[in-house]
Amino acid sequence: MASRSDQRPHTTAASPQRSRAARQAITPELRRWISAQAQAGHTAPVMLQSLRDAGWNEALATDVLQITLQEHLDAMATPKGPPAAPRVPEPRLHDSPAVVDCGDRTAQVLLTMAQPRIVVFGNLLSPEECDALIAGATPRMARSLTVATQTGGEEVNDDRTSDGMFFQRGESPLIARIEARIARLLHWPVENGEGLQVLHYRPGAEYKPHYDYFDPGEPGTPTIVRRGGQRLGTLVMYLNTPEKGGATIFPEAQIEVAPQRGNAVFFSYARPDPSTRTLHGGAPVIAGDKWIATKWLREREFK
Ligand code: PD2
Ligand code: ZN
Repeated sequence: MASRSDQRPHTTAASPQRSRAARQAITPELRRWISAQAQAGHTAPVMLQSLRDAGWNEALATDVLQITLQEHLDAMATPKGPPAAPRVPEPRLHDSPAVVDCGDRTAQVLLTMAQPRIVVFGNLLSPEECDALIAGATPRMARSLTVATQTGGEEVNDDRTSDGMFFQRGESPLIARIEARIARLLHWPVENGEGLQVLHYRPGAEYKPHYDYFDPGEPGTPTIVRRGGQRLGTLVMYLNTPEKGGATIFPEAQIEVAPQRGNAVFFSYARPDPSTRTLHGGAPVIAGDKWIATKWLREREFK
């Protein structure tokens, strides 16, 4: 191993200059030697003594060991093999694209937030698709129900003063096309999605803040999650642009997503827990109507 007695001694924590000097001193040969010593079970003080015996000054040797051993530990901790499958639906946005390909359409990326995970998309649905969803849903609308957490059934809930209906998954070419687009956008199988729900809010109607996952503490949850597991993500698509009000609100993140026809807001929650900060609601509509279509994504196939 090369001797390094030309460096001035230091004993304090590494300054940027000292770290730079240490990095310059780390040759591939030295890195291999330190890794081999670590793998053979030699401790840092033993390695430090070997370096001092070889003529290194103590401060430089200490910095070199610190940097190289940390790199060695990081390399050991990096999982080998193919990347693990994502645990929640997630668009591919690692290189901050302006738009994302969803197969038959390109959506704009208008806003992203890491925690809570929220992404707002533009132009996910065409105006014609929005109108066709409203037209298909209108004759089937009834006062919205929410899941009854005590029993696992459904009930009318004063916190949700909208009308709604569910399309069956794949029930028409339009629904199948939109579902395939969502699956491609969020990298989540079509089969893990609930049927698309359409909601209609009139002036004054709202959906008070809530979480979309099923509370593990509620007695009805085991029954609900038997079908497809937990919800992991929500995509709310706006089918029209209300005149005033009706934003999708995230009180903890202090974000309001303005409903604009064809746009959508996505959010995910890896755990059924408030720490996901995905509390959200539909603010009261002040003027005009509000129409949305919601897709909830489950852990497993939703039969
Ligand atoms: O209408 C909305 O913006 C809204 C708000 C909160 C929809 C949902 N939740 C939902 O469909 O879960
Ligand atoms: Zn919701």
